Formats: sequence, C-alpha cells, structure tokens
Amino acid sequence: MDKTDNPTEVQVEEQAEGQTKESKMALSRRGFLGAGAVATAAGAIPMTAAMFTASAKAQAKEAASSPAVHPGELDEYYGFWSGGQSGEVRILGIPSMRELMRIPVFNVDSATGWGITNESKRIRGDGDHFLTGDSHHPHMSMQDGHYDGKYVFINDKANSRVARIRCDVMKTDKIITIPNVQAVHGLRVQKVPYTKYVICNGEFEIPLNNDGKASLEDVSTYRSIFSVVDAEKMEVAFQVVVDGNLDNTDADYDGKYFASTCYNSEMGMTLGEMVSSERDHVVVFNLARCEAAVKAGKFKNYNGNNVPVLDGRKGSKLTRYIPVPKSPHGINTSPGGEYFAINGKLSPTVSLIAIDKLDDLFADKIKPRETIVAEPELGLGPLHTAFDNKGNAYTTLFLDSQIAKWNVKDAVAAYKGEKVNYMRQKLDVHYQPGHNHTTMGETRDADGKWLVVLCKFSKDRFLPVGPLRPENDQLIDISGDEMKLVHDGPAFAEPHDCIMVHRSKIKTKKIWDRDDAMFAETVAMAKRDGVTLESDNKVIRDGNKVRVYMTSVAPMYGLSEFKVTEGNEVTVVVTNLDTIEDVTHGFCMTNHGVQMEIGPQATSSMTFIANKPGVQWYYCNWFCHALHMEMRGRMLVKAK
Ligand code: CUK
Ligand code: CUA
Repeated sequence: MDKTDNPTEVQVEEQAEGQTKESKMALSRRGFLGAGAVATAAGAIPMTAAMFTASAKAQAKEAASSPAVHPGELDEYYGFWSGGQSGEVRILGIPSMRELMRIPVFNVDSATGWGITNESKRIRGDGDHFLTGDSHHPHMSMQDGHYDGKYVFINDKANSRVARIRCDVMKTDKIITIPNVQAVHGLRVQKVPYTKYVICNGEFEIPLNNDGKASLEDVSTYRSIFSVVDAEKMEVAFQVVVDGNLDNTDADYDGKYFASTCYNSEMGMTLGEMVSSERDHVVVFNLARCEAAVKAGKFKNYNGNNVPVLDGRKGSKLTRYIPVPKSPHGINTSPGGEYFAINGKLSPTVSLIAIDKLDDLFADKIKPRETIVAEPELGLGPLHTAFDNKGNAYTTLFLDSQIAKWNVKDAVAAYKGEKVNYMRQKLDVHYQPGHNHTTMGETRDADGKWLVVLCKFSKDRFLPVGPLRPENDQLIDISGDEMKLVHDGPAFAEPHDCIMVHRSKIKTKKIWDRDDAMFAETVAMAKRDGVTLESDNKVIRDGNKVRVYMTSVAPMYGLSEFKVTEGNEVTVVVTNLDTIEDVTHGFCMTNHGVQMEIGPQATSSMTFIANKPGVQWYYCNWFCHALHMEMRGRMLVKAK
C-alpha cells in the first residue's frame, strides 16, 4: 500500500497532530478494533486523500444541524427498535431519538405483566416457559411496497420464534415457534403485492430430524432451512432446505423472489471451517415455483410435524445460488426494486444483484455471477446498507467504524469499467456499526431525511457506567449532500436493527375496545362464571380454584377485600372502567411476585397460588390519581 496516498490508522493519528488532545485520543481509540481486523479481512481499501478530507470536514460539522423536537412537539417518525438480548421492541420518536414505549415480546416484563398475565401467556403459547429472547429484525407489513401500519414482525434467534406486534395497540398479539430450524435470524416481509408472507432464516445447521440420534461427528444430515410464514394466520406455510446456512434475507418489489445470504457454505462446525473458502453465496428463492411444489405435494415432513419442507438445494428448480465474496452478512433491497445489495463483511465490497436478471437466471439463460452488476469497494467490514431517494447507498463499515455513502449508478458504471468515483463520503461513527437504516428506506417511500446507525460500542461517548457500556444509536442528517452526525443515543442491550416509519402510516387506539381479541378468552371465562365484567365484583369458588372479578375506577377497585385459603389457585381479573386516555391502573399482589397493567377499558388477569398465609394487601402500582396510594385492598389467606 502506498503510504502517502493511503493513510493507515497510524498515519491518521500523525495527521491529527495539530488537533486537540481529546480528538487525538478519540482517533487512537478508533484504531483499537480496526488494526487487528485488517489482518483478517480480505484486503485493505485505498482511502484517497480527498476522501479523508471529506470525512474530516464532515466531522468538523458535527452537530451543525439539529434534530430538536421542542417540548410539546411531536416527532415525524416512529422508530421500531429491536431490543436484542432484552427480547423486546422499543418505540422511539425520530428525530428526537426519545424512547416512547417498550413492547415486551420475548421477555417477561415486570411493569406490564407480560409473561405474567393470562392474556400474555396465551399469546406466548408454547414458548411461554422461556424467560429470554434475542430479538433482531423488526419489520412492518406492507401493501405494494408501502408500509401499511398494521403489524411489526420480529424474530427471536435464541428460541427460534417469530412474533407479531399489532400497531393499533402496540402489543404483541402472536408468537410462534418455527419447527425444524434452530436460531431464526434474518427476518423480512413480502413487500409486493402485500405481506402475505413473513420470511425467516434458520441460521444454525442441525440434523433434519433433530431427535437426539444424530452425532456431532457425522454432519451429513445437517441443514439450514428457510421458512415462509403466513403473516395473517401466523403459521409456517412451507420451508425450503438449502445448501449452506442462512444469515440475512430480503424480498423484491415484484412479489417473485426472496434472497438470503449464506456465510457458511462450507457447512463448517468450527470457526476455522466456516471461513475456509474464499466464496460463499446468496440463495434466491422463486416464490411461484415453491408454492407450485407445495401444491404438487413435492415435499417431505420432518420431526413429526406437518410443515411441508421443500428441497431447495443446488440443482433444484426452486432456488439459484449466486457466488459472492466470503462470509456476506446483510442483504438490502434498493427502494426502486432494482438490486439486492449483499454486504461483504469479510470482503470490503458490496455486491449488487440485478433483480431484473433473475428471470433469466431461473430460465438458465445466464450464469449466476452474471446477475452481479456492481461490486464497489467501500472499506472494512461492510455489514448493512440503507438507501435514500437520490440513488445513494449508505453502508456500515464495522471495522472502520464508518458509514460509506456511495452512489449506486456510479458503482454500476465503475463495474462496467467506466472511470467514475462512486464514493461520496465517509463519516466516522462511534463505534463499530452493525445495522443502519434510513427513514422509510426499506419501502418505495424512501425519503432520504435521516439515517440511524446502530453502533455496537460506545466506549468514550457517554459517562462511564462500569464495564458494561450502552450501545450508541447515532442519528445522521442525510438530507443534504453531506452526511451530518447530529445525535448520540445511548441504548441498552442491544438494538440490532430498526425501522423508521412516517407517523402518517400509523393509527393507534387511545383506549381499548371492550371486544378486543386480546382479552376475549378472559371475557368468555367471565361469561361462563355468570359475571358481567363491566359491572360485577364477585368471587367465584370452584374447588381449589378461586376467581376474583373486580372493576377499577380511579382511585378504587370494585373489591376492597376477599378471602382465600392457603394453597388456592387464585385468578384475579381486573376490568378498568376508566374511559379517560392514559388512566392505566395496575394490580400488584404483595408477596406473590405478580403484577400487571390494565389499560383504560381493558381486562387483564393473572393466576397465582396463594401460598403466604396472612393479610396480603393488593395495590395499584400504576400512578392513576391523587389518591393512587389509597387504591388498595386486602386478601386474607387463611392458613390451611
Ligand atoms: S444482524 Cu446484528 S449487526 Cu442480527 Cu441483522 Cu447484522
Ligand atoms: Cu389506580 Cu394507581
């Protein structure tokens, strides 16, 4: 590498000589991960002097424009953030980056009683016993490539689940476990004609029948499987066995193809084996052919369930395999529907697959690599790419801790051999970015206003809080020619991915409908007990079971006392009769480890064993009224 033209991390430090001590320190901290990584990456990228100047200039302009949303003003976008290992989804306001709400999904939540209430336990279904989750990819349902404001779907990598969030109430309404796979990672929705399907990748390779009879040595039956989930029914419609494993996925804007990245085409079981070959691939799924194969009965079943599993391995009509440089990660469809952008991870490149060449590929008229129409070199560790509405792409460079802004058309021209510079700007981010996302950028409505970059490390950007640091979600203004960093947002573990949806797309309810499906089963139970939830306060005794029905109107419960016997299984059903927006009540039974939220006009219930003899106060734990402290009552647990 020519030293004068291509400053390495060390040289960058030298050039920083005239700068303040602090910014020099920042630069050397940046080098911390980058240096070691250069050795393992496929090759270093020449960074021109012009690029460096652009990046320094951009840094000097940090905080030049403001994302201020003044008191009383509302944000323009809803952000849906994955909560990573916390298992939840968070709603942020963009551009303020204020956290507005948390939606418990795969976690158990003390505040709302998610995982504690009977209503949430029904939704959590067969995975209710899991206390944990690892959510990665939140994506909203679409109509003809536009967000429809109906649902947000998200995966749980840890327990191979997919959840659906209802956007009218911002609560999870369905969670399913995907059979036959392990570690559901990449998740997206069908964009066109509408979100009939949610697509998701089984990342880890497991025996086709994973019944405990397979060995660790013979891995010949190990497979990864692509799952296609019916979005309305929340059932797996069909699955496709592939060669190699599956990482991230996306859909086209024609309703024809899905594509997934594979970083372990070797089917290695150790890190060394997984990165041994110079190329991996993208697998493209032909939806029409898959649906026809299911109809024609050309599937098998595994693990004793009825899910149709198609064989999409190499040579199959259902799939095509496009070789790309080793260990690709993110895949992002350009909002015009022209390209799948495949992010190189161990390669400094992004490979663009021309979607309009896929018909020819499936007709065997062209070779797989002929679908690649650009492979710009961007920098070290490209993980994910986002798009604006002006033909530019923004790629996170994990190892370089930068965002590369590049022009798609110019990258295509350069691949054809034209002498054009596709690189527009490199901006330092802090630090080690994974996903990034533009406002509306995964739909036809990409508007090129804001870019959020989810940095895995925050290091020195916030007050130190011990060895465990927050992530750093950075907001970048992309409305002008230059990217401008405008906000650092600390976040708890661990936003992998996010989407930003214009507020005009979402209509939420202010209070619950009494006939909402969320508590329909509880309403049915009350009916069987002859209880009218909207008016009755009753205790029903049914052998060892006690069902306590009460209303709540600020600041009183309909029942101020009830009696049970030690060992009784007690179900408390609270119906919040308040009709005023934001008057949420809680119900906490002391010394029993249970509490829940009851929104206005909602019914919530929970069941526990009364195992603590004596007087036990229950109280409202959501502040609702000046006399909120007085909103309480007594349960007497008579000793057996
Ligand atoms: S993955 Cu986390 S940085 Cu789960 Cu989308 Cu790429
Ligand atoms: Cu009801 Cu606080």
